[in-house]
Amino acid sequence: MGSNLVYKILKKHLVNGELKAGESIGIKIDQTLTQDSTGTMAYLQLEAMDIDRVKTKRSVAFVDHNMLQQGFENADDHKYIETVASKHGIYFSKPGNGICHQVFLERFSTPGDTLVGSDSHTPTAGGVGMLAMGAGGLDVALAMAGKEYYIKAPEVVKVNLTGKLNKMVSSKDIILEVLRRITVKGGVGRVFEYCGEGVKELSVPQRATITNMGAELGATTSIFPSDERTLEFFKAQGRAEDYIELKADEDANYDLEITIDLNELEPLAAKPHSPDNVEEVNKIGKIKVDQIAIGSCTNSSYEDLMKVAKILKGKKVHKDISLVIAPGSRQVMEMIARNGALADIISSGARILENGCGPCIGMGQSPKTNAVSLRTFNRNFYGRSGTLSAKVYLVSPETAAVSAISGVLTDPRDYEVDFSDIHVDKFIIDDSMIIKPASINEDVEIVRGPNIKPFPLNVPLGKSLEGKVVLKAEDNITTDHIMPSNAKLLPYRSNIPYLANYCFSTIDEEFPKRAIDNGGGFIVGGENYGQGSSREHAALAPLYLGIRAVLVKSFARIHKANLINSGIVPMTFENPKDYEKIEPMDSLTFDNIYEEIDKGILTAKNISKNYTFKVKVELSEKDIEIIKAGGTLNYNKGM
Ligand code: MIC
Ligand code: SF4
Repeated sequence: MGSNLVYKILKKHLVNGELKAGESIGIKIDQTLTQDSTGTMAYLQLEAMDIDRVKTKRSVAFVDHNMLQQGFENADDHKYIETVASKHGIYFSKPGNGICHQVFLERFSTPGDTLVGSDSHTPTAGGVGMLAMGAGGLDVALAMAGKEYYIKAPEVVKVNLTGKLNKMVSSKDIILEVLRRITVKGGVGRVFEYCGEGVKELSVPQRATITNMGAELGATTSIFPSDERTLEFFKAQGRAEDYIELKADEDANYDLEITIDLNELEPLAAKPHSPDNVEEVNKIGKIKVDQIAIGSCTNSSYEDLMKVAKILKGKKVHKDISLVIAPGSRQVMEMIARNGALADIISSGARILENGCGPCIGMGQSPKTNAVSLRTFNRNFYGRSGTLSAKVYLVSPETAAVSAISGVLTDPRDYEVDFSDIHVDKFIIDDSMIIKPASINEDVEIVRGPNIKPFPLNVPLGKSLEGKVVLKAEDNITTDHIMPSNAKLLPYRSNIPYLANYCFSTIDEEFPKRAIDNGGGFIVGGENYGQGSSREHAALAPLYLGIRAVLVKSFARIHKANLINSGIVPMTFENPKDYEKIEPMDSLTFDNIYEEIDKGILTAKNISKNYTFKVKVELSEKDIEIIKAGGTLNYNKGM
């Protein structure tokens, strides 16, 4: 039986372990990326590893998240990243050059290579056939230091695309359909490989919308073959030499197969507050809209913005709507500026933002109280927009643009717009905002602002663990719940003591104080705990507050890895019904954890309610060593 594309790439990069779904494997990483809000921490960790130059083929540091410079903090962090990158042989993409995933796709993506990035949407580069995965900053730092990256060898899901998209239906609708079927937790431990005749219909930016938002499935990554459409993209980017053809064998094996008939697909929207809460735009109906935001790493390509410009041309944004648009990169912005599309957008009444994440991460443009906000983004988690009462719907650029004119959620098929002349053979190429690293002999001074505080370190695991359940949470807790991000908090991503005061603040403001008053303790949660962002701050802030273990029904992949790196024990209920029995502030003990952890099953005692129950600790041998040492940094020191 032949091989699928995912296992072909894995096989080429395998350093450790057996290539069998579910087994822990270590793979060689060719390239890395960081962005600023997770990057400062990653580079502090890289510095702690004491290596002179990165060992990867190429590493790139982007600044795209913390772009509001209301105080010195963000600007200081930008300078730190620029200098630490230069010293260690890392390219630096300046603020204003664009969103990491969009710029990486345009200028660095390479079919067949492996990539880890300190951002959960790193799989965007899967749009050109790269095996690209999101990770915590520490794992990215380790990859830069030349260490292999550990994942569970995935199950591979074949997503068979048949037919052809109807007019005004887009690749955003494809991934929303996948989310509707698979859900935000259905992708854990899996990679989604796109195949079938429908693939040929999709350009690289359209494919990248799908691989980008595959992150919302909880998937390890998503990937497309590298074919003539990929070559067309690389030629237009002046990088034809980076192209290689890549595809699955004819008789490739898959663990699961789903088929999406593109002919049948309708414009879709993800309703509040989850990317898998998907319904047809038509069925949701013409609800009144207050704000529309177009951009983010999901939908901010040249093609996306040209479609938006064509829809808006000669029209005016509805009087009750605030339309904001953030192009994904300087390349996109310059192209639409030069061909006049930007003028059409401006003339319609849209507000233009700089090239960056912007409203997607709550960096401004929080909607008004109780607002309905349509966004072309990838996440509509509760509170993420910065307005707790807002209702965010995720839609395609086409749906967003037509709704901006009508003032209500509108099926874009109601409008007839011709997109046939959008294609370009050549993008504008200007890499002057990508700064090459210093040469080995140059002396670079690393500039550190006062905002950068040391990261917390755990202590080795003792014989037993005891403490109180200082928080009991529901299913699908996101890292935006655990460690919220917004314009006020993002400047403190290198200051865990400060950030920790806001841990879980969207759902329980008393949590930090309660954790400290009780000397730390345990967090209990439901299914898919820690979905969303790769931010390791969602592990480091609880660590700082004394949390020693998190006990849930199931974990999201990257967050579980971040907990392990922090030395916090990730536990799951053997019997999910035991979740119901535990109440907040119950006292739990794990009497023999140091020995039992090797067997993967622990005996827990609920002292307050006087019963015992079993919990599972699903860890590789290496993970167990890491937990025993009190986290990855302590583990590495001991080696
Ligand atoms: C996000 O989209 O949630 C972020 C902000 O890009 C995060 C990274 C972060 O928290 O800094 C992600 O997706 O990993
Ligand atoms: Fe930036 Fe939003 Fe993409 Fe995260 S999801 S990288 S915040 S644009």
